[in-house]
Amino acid sequence: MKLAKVCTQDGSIRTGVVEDETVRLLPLGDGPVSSLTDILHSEKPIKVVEELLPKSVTVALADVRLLAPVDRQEVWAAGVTYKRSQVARMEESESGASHYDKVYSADRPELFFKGTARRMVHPGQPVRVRFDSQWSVPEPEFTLVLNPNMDIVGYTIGNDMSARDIEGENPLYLPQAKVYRQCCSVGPWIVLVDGPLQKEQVSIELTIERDGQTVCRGETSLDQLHRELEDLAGWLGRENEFPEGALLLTGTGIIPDDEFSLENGDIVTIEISNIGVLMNPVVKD
Ligand code: DO4
Ligand code: MG
Repeated sequence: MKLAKVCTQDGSIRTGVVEDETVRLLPLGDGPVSSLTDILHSEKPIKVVEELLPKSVTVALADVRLLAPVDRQEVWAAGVTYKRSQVARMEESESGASHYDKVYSADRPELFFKGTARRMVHPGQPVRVRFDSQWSVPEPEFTLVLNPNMDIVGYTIGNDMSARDIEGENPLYLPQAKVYRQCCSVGPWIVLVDGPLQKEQVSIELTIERDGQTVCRGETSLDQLHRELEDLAGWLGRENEFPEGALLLTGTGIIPDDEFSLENGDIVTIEISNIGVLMNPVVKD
């Protein structure tokens, strides 16, 4: 079941269920379930939605604007969780290579804050390359939707935009390489958890187009992730509180060749099987 946050033609923000080319707008009122977050934080999100569906109103997907599926959740990310990422970071950072090597196999993962919900870029809206970066890439990441107990209640797609030159210059610059305006997009919706996940069946694909040509393509599978999803969620919740819930990007297994850097006007498309497609153009001033 795909749960989306949308802006309708009359400008109202609604929560709906995406089915093929339609969205069934849910009648969320003043009761105990009045928002996307209330659904996500209920004991049985799918059952709650099923009870609301008979009173939903169906509109065409083409007639709404998809929004990042977050209300007040914080968005965090895990790093160096795939072999590909470990190797790339060690190559880019002379001074930090051993840190990346160690964190890949350490019990404690690398976790970093990416932004609050209001900083998230909506599907179809531009993500940014910092003007002071000459080497920036998108990072296509399978993303967990967590309730305040750190239970995984859904999945979505995240793009962890990263300035590799700033990160590589000094590991202490990581927050500047990772957190700046328009540095992260999530969406296009949340797929609610409905039984165990077959990681080997989850493919992640990245395509970057420039002037109508594909300039970068890569793919991986979630079973290449070096850590358990529940384990990552557990580390995020350790000695921390998320009363509004959280999103956790689980790291990238696809990194463009070292010669590649995003340019103004590029189109980044991330497709994850069973979730959907997150597309964003790129801006660089
Ligand atoms: O430590 C650098 C960041 C790693 C990251 O974002 C990733 O592996 O996805
Ligand atoms: Mg990343």
